[in-house]
Amino acid sequence: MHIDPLEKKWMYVIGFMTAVMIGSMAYAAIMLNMHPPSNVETIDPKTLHLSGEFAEDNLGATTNPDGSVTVRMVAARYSFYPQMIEVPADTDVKFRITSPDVLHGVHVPFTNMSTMVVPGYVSEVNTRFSREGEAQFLCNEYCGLGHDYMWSKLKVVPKG
Ligand SMILES: [Cu+2]
Repeated sequence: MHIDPLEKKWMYVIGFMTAVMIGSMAYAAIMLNMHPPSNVETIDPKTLHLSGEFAEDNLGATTNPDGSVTVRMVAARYSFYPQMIEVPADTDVKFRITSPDVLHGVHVPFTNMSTMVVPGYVSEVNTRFSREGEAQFLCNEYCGLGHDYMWSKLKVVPKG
């Protein structure tokens, strides 16, 4: 079979670009531990504040028997509840977040903590924070006129 030399050259270029893309995805997944959040769990957005894990008293960070931390948050127009979360550094943290109203996003800049929060579903993100100090949770999905003011604090404190 005859392949035109110019076509052959472009086949190598495309092959190289595909290898770079797949390689960078594999590097991000394996070395940087970046994975798309993949939890599928439903919740009734009309009643989540009344009882269960997303009732006001149960929100915030709790330490599990194995030393890891679970953070429960509600993202609602136009804030995150609770407004301040404190987690230890270099500890496994599992975020469980839901929304009672519209689509929101939760993002902590310069970390791999980022997810969409869809009403009717519980979003789950597993992460670790290595840098101590204060950071912000920002909403990165346009949710209405107050979207620009939708943020809250994350405090990463020394372990132990
Ligand atoms: Cu928003």
